Amino acid sequence: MKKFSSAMAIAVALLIVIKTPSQAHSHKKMAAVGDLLITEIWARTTPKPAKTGAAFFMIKNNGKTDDTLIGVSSKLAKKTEIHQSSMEKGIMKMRHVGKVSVPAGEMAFLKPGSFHIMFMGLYNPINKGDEFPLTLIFKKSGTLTIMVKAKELMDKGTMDHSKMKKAE
Ligand SMILES: [Cu+2]
Repeated sequence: MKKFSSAMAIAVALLIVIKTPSQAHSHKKMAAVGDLLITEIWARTTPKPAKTGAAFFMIKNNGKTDDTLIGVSSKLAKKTEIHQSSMEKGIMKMRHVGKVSVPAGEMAFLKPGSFHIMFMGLYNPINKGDEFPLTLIFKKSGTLTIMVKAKELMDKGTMDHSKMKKAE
């Protein structure tokens, strides 16, 4: 009984955290394929002249086999790529890595300052509230199209790597 009630307490606490008004359509914020669960899906809004945009999410591998995100596609831009940002001598740099590994039983985080999906040559700016499909290709689990919703980055700076790390 004690175990049950503490589990309930956690469940209730999670509901309180998750159920904010802006996330009423929370069912769209999650997607699954095979043993993979995709959550925390979002894209950053872009200023009008911007030609690049970025999308982020988490991948949880509930299976017993490693998997890898090996491809992405969208109709948003000329090119959609898998990138990784990292801090090098105090400067945020990013490179095209083309894949993100999701080891068995682990999570992969695509987030500002780390792995992200990059839209190169945007046809239109990404505005707050915009929703668009993004197709993910996994080595083992296959193809999955997720819906990405655009929101503004919270006021912690994108380039502030130290703060990002602390938040984890
Ligand atoms: Cu990038």
